[in-house]
Amino acid sequence: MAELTEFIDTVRRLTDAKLEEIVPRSDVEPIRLHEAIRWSLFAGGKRIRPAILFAVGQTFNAAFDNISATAAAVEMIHTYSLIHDDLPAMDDDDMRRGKATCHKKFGEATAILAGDVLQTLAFKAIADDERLPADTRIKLISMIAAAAGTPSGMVAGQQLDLDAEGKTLSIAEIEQIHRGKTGAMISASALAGAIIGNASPNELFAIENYASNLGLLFQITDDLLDITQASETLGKTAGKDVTAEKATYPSHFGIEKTREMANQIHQQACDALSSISHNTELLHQLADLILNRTR
Ligand code: GRG
Repeated sequence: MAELTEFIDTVRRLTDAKLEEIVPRSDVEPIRLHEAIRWSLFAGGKRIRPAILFAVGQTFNAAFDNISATAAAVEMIHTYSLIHDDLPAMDDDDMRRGKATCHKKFGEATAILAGDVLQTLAFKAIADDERLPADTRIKLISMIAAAAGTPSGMVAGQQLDLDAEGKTLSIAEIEQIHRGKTGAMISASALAGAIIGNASPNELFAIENYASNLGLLFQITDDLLDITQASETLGKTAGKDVTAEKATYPSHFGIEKTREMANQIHQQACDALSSISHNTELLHQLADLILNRTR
C-alpha cells in the first residue's frame, strides 16, 4: 500500500500542476468567477478519478505526460458536477471538501457559471493536448462527453436521483442511478487511460467491466460512509441521504448486507482484470482502496 500512497501523491501533484496551468491565478476581471472556480478546484478533493486514469494508463505503459491533461479534464468535470449538485435547486449543501460550498461563498449565479466554465474548459484541455494524436483526442472527447451527457450518463443519473427522493425504488432502479451519477465518470476515467495507452478491444472491454464495478463500489462505499462517518471526516454533510430520503443500498438492504455486497462487487472488479496480460497490481490496489476507504 505504501506504493499506492506514493502513486496517488504523484497523481495529485501532476493533476494539480496541469490544473494550475489551465486555470492559473489571475487578476483579470471577472475576478469573482475566477476565484470561485479555484475555490472549488483546489479545495482538497481526493483526485480519485485522475488516480484511476493514471493507474489504467500506467498499466498500458502510457507516458504520464500524455495523461495529465485528460486527468485534469475529468477532475474539472467532476468538480463542476459537485458545484452544481450542491446548489439549492439540487442537494442544497453548505459544505464540500471541508469548506463552504461554492454558492455559499460566491452566490448561486457565480457558482453556476463556475461549473459552466469548468465543464467547457475540460473539453478544451483535451482538444488542445498536442502530446496526443488528433484521433485520440477526438475519441477521448466523444467518450467523456457521452459519459456525462447521454441518458445512461452522469447528468441523467443526477436527474433520476432527484426524481427518486422519498420514493421506494427497486434494486435495479437504485443501480441505474448509481451507474449514471457516479459510475459513468469513473468508467470514463478508466477508459480514457486505456485509450491513451492504446489498449486492444479486448483490453478495453476488460477495463470497462473493471471500472463499471469500481464505480458501483465507489457509490456503495459513499452511501455507507454517509451513515457511518462524521461530516468533519468526509468534508461534506454526513447523514444527508437519510434526511433527503435518498434511494441507497443501505436504505434498501441495511448496513451489513450492503457491506457484503460491496465485497462481492470488489471481487467482480478484480476478476474482470484476469484477462489482461499486463501487470494489474496497481488496479487491484485501487479497488482495495475504494473498498476500504474511510472518506
Ligand atoms: C449536478 C450534473 C450534476 C451531476 C451531479 C457527482 C454528482 C452528480 C453529484 C454529487 C453527489 C454525490 C454524492 C454523487 C455521487 C458521486 C460522488 C460520490 C461524488 C463525490 O466524489 P468524491 O468522493 O469527491 O471523489 P472529492 O471531493 O474527493 O473529489
